[in-house]
Amino acid sequence: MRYNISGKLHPGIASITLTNSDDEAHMMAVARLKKGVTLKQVRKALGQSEGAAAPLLADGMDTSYGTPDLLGAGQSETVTALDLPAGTYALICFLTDAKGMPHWQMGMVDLLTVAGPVATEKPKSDGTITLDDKAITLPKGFTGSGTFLVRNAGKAPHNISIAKLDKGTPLLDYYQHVGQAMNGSGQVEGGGGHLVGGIDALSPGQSAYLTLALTKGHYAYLSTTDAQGPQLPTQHGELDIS
Ligand SMILES: [Cu+2]
Repeated sequence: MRYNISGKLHPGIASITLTNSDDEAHMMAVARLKKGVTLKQVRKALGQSEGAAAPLLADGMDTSYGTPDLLGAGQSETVTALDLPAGTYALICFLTDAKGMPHWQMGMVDLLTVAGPVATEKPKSDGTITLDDKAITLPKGFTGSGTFLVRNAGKAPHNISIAKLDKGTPLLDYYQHVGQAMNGSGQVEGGGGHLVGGIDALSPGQSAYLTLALTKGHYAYLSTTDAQGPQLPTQHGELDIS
């Protein structure tokens, strides 16, 4: 129920590895703060209402930085933002425990400083994953291993979230399980699958790199940003990694 932060993040091209060493799913919402805003102020605002945090933020509420998505227990993911601004960021987990208490209230809220010279070295790309207003398109010959440029070519925000499905779990069932947990009624873990990584919402035209090392199995990918109600968004697909 806390973020253990190691390493130093420079502005510009910034690789973030999120490792979930817990036995339940966690997320890391990222919001850049106005100069001088303290962790205490962030905690207080979160306890008031969602809107109470808005005056503390340096950018808009919906600003995307290209950071790691919601992650299942025991998983690790690396996402490389392409244009991370310098500053101090709040990291917040909005998931809830079995009793409905938000993880941030249990300690999962912290500050992260991004400072120093601008980093400009791009990772070597093994292909492009395209998100748009209708679909998610994987590169030809996708093996599930490598570093991929994920580009939002659509007119609305989109993301990619990848799950490994247990044998016999229909994607729709797993999707509905996670959706219910996100709405505060139940836990993300379980439901016949595991969230293995992805990128949080990207704005139209925005890109970030996603590093994957998918092991053998059946996978589904979808844009949770486009998830509305009980039906799958059109931006989804399934594949086997052998
Ligand atoms: Cu959490």
